[in-house]
Amino acid sequence: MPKLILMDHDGAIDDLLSQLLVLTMPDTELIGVTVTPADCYIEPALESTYKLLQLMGKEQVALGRGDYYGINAFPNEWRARPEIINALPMLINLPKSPDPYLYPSAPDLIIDKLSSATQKVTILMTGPCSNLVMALEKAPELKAKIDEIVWMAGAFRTNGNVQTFQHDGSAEWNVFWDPISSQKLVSYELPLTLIPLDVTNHVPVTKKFLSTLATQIDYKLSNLTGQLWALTLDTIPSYHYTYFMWDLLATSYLAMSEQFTTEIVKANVSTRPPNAGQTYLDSNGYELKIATDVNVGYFYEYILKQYKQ
Ligand code: AGV
Ligand code: CA
Repeated sequence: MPKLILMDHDGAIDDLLSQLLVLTMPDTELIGVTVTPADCYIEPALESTYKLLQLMGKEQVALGRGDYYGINAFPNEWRARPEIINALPMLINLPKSPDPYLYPSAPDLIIDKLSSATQKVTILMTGPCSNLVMALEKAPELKAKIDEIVWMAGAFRTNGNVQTFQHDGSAEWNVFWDPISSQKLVSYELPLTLIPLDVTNHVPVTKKFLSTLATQIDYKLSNLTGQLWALTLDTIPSYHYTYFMWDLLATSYLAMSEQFTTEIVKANVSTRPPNAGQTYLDSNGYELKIATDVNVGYFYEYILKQYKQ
């Protein structure tokens, strides 16, 4: 039986690359994709999501539209990137999605897919967790249908990546966007594995990686992903703006969990300034698993291999 995956992403470049990566995994069935309007604008992000499904012959996978907007918005220039993606040569002529307002709302799709699944489902989240929390508040009995939640989120023994007013820099963006839902999710004590900045800091997007990827450009996926990665290099080369393979690393956990070092900890999430969205270790907090290290060489090799399609 294949592993069933429900994915919620928020339309950034590495989210879309992660969706592609899931579709390359053997023995894995993507049963639905929901999009959160966090690091994206929802209409172009749904279009990218649908086009990437088509590219992989998977346009029948159900899509859900996130209608909830978090507490702390992402910078607009980050949110606008999917427009560029939809115009890339391999995507521009693919049919657009049907009217995005015909899609079910994201929490409804999550509820529908979890209730109809005949086995437990793995939930992969590469953006904020609001859609899942809304679904579980509406249908708490569905917690029993979750095998594991893998979430790119948090920063524990390292700085966060939020640089803004009323903030001390300790939070990671996916948690900061909706600290209240994040705190709720952690408090459920479900089988939750976080892939935080502590481990994603080890996997920057490097020119060396892009250069190796370019040597396999005859593969359709290497060609497209090479173009997508190149779009991430428009960042200021200081720590806070370097682009990392944040979501790809979380996604690869589904296929190579044995290459990660993990730790069971007790933790909680702050919901107020100056550290809203900070994930912190707390002996009175809730139990969850965090990844602290990864075999970096193996990870880059794995990605390069999967894109040979
Ligand atoms: O904090 C990492 C999360 C990941 O899910 N996102 C990007 C990834 O999709 C937010 C983010 C942090 N820094 C960024 C981000 C940047 N420089 N550009 C775009 N998004
Ligand atoms: Ca993301």
